[in-house]
Amino acid sequence: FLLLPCLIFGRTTVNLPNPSDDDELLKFPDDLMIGVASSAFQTEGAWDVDGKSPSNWDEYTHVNNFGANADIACDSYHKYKEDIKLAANGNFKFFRMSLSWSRILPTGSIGNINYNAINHYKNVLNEVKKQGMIPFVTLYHWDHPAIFDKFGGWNSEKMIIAFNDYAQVVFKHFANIVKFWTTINEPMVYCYYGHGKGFFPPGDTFEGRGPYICGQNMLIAHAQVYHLFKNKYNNSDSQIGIVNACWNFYPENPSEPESADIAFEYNCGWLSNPIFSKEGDYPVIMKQRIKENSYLEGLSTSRLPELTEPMINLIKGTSDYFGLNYYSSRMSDKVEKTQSGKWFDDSGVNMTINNEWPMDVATWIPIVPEGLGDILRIIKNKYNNPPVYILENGIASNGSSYDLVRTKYFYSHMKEMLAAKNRDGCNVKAYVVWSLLDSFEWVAGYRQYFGIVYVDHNSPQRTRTPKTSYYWLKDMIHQRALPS
Ligand code: LGS
Repeated sequence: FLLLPCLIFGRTTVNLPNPSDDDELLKFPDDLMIGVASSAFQTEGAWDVDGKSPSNWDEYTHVNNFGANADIACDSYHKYKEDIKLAANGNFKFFRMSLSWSRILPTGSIGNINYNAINHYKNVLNEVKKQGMIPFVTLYHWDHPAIFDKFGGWNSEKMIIAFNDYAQVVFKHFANIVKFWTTINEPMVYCYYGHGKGFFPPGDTFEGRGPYICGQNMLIAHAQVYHLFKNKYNNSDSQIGIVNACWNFYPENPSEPESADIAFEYNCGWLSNPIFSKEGDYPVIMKQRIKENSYLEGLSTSRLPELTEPMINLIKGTSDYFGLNYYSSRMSDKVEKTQSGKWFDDSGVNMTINNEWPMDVATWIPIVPEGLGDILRIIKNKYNNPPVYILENGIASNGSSYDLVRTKYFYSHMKEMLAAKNRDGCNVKAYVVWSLLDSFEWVAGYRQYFGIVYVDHNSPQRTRTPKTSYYWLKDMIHQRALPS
């Protein structure tokens, strides 16, 4: 009976290849694209330039965040040509970026389009293409006009309408230039931190409900925008999807492998299952446990809102690819069921760190490359082998240009990704490095640098210097194979 969950959740042991097959496994197949990513708020700066209004993050960082803000950030608003050239010279094929909602619709209203922003992004996107790369555009990487937070941000259904309006404007102006779209970046992370833990704006600490409501609103907003795109702006070769952050979990207690499966459902499955599973609903285990906990707390309905039949029909199947951001893994351990009404506590599983895993010193993220291979195999088995775009993978350092730890991180993760694709048949189509530049790292400000290009945030010019990892990746992409 212990084998059964392994078969269901894809933890089967795979035969290792003959040594002679090794080199084949290390090759980048023709259908695999390697890209590099950034996001608007983390890099652009120019926070009040050319008609942009303050975003939720501008307002938040002007009063919180230990004095760090993104008023200038990497100044990419002005230096975008240099950035795009750096990416192109690094041999990257994809350029993942996001658009600033508060630049495009400063009042949030569709009646007030800021054409400075439209022209700016036209220039940026055309430059990406001119430099021989494919733009991959995220509509929402966590920043929106600050005004929306006055009525609850993503905890309000009004946000769904606002997101539709914004998407409409973006598609109208850019759908002829951009073929690859992502609606929302990591809804789980934003909802948990913004509406549960209170670390992100709007700073809600509404842990047992807030993330769930936010998550549901984001799912509906995403799905509506998916349909809007398919109905009005689709080209035969365009693709649109969502990107979820997923960790891989390893059971602390090998005799309780289900702890890892439950943790997967709360972390990755929560906002993936409604889109990618056949039933198109939240994972069964989440529905059951949150309902049980809610009743124990004396509530008459579940804290997890229901996905009604029409909602399920709207949401199911609305992603042309599985967008995956992978950084790290956790151990999972069953705990006595809690009634604390907190998000992950509803799972009855504790996430812990394995002391044997090496740590990245800047963020304390454990480095677990095999977790990438394992999560790819789980996605393959659970969701019927969808095309997977790994849209973020990376690690933080303290800013030195000689970044051997990062270089090794990319090597080990790409190796796992290639084995999952070349050996195990996972349908991986893209691997995108996070991030091009040392940027504004949300609540960590400028204390964590994820870039393959060092940015001197003390120099007025924000001078860029490619790191060791940049040159290593450039060479790898050129060779289209990893060294053995
Ligand atoms: O810069 C962000 C990167 C950095 O690390 C990016 O904007 C996000 O899309 C993404 O979430 N990013 C990211 N995530 C990994 C952080 C792992 C932290 C683990 C904390 C465990 C409690």
